[in-house]
Amino acid sequence: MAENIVKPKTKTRSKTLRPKLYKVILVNDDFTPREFVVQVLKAVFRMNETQAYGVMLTAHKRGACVIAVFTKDVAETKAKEATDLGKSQGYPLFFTTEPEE
Ligand code: TYC
Repeated sequence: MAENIVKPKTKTRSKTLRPKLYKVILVNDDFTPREFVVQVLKAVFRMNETQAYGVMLTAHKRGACVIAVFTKDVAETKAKEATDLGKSQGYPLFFTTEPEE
């Protein structure tokens, strides 16, 4: 006699919960010296000279440039740290954050 075939009633779906990521965006202005922007990008976002110069130039030409994505806390902390560096030297340099789609 054929044995019963038992089908599983539930399916296991393994969902990995990933934290939402936030972009840090560099905003252009007419006053902050290019070289200062490059220094801040190197110090806060651990970029090398070439990367930092490229990002600075993109923001300068297009108005803004996405720098990197981080978790919300890290993105906000870095954006504030970088903005504060400019402020400490009297520059209007501004970094903002935005959730990734
Ligand atoms: N536009 C600035 C200048 O010409 C340089 C600059 C680039 C400032 C990018 C901010 O996010 C910025 N001195």
